Amino acid sequence: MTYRISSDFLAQHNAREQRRLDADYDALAGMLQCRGGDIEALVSLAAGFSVALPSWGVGTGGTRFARFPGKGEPRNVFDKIDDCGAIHQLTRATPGVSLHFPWDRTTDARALREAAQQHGLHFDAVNSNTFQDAAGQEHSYKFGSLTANDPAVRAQAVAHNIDCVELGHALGSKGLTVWVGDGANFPGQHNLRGALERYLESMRAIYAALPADWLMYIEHKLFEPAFYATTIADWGTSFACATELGPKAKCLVDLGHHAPNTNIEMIVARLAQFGKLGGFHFNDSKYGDDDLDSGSINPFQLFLVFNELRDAAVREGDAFKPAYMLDQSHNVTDPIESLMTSAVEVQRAYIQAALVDAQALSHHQKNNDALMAAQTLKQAFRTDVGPILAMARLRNGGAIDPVGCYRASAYRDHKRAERPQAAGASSSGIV
Ligand code: PSV
Ligand code: MN
Ligand code: MN
Repeated sequence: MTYRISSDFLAQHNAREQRRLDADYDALAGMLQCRGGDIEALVSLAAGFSVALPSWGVGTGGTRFARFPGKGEPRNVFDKIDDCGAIHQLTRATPGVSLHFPWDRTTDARALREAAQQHGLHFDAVNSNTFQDAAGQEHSYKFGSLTANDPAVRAQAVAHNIDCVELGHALGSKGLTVWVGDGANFPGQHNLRGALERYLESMRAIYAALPADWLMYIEHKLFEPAFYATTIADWGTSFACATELGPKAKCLVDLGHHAPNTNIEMIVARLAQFGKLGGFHFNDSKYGDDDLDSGSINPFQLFLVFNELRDAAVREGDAFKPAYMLDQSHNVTDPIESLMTSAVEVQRAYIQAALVDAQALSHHQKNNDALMAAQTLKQAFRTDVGPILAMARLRNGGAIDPVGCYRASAYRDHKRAERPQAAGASSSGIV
């Protein structure tokens, strides 16, 4: 039996935090009441929020220069599930886990499903990997995968994606996320149109293999590993491909996959307007695909994204259900702490956006009162909704202070003893 934070320990930790939370909560309740708000409704909203965890995020990431592994990191997919379970236990906001194949491949899907169930977890969208060569694979992806010139390479990449769908199906997933790094490093290296034609041909074959209730998420990314022309570089290309493929294909917005200063909230509004917003990979960045913790650099942008989602939810109704997931790389922090903090930051933006006085905003917009429109957003953004999030966690059986509780439990020290690192092993499972 591997170590788990006990419910007694969690309850004791919460008991020590309760008085402070109650005081903060009462103060905020009073403040919101003066504005005509209802704190209990916001707590219910927060309690119903969830964002999926990337299985690869619980190991220490790395850059192309180095990776500095931490002690007690997960060694395989079962360890990753344990760590995701601990994150969900304390935050109560992360019941979904997104697997990545072949990194998370197991021959025992039933055991994996059971392991997840024991933690109250389910499997979110699965991710394929054709941006590196797996051990023993016949053809290399050095010159592309779904877009490769060589039909045998494309067939192998298509087969891998279909394999991911089958693995995911056995685990109860309902979606496939396809991110390909295919592209060119030199002008002239690719026939730009030809590469996209080959991509579409490959994606049609994968699309045909999707179960009826599945979605396919197309993830665009500006650059890297291709540095001159990435095949699926932007939301326009993603939108065109999703439209070509059909209703099960949607666009996935990874916040880090845009040029600095791109107006991502406007991309969100556009995709929602045309019914193609599939979901998100949340993270934050300063320069490029930095994969920093959500809300750590630009929390206002995250809020503005959720403000568009709030607007879209009102317009589209219950049918509007974009998938929320974190996609981060943790290099200098304990990944569990980063993922807990990030889940809370995304939830925070969701609740801040719910605080926006939509009527006032619309009024100011109609009157061309730019200053008051901006102030209406700022008032919601500036409100510290922390006590709402903490109360939602507490009522859902989680921790008032997830990081404090996690540290006090010495979870990582226990894992250090349980998980002796094999020489040369990597957290992601990359061979
Ligand atoms: C590479 O940029 C990347 O970070 C993409 O965001 C994918 O979603 C992720 O790797 C996992 O394949
Ligand atoms: Mn991503
Ligand atoms: Mn990325």
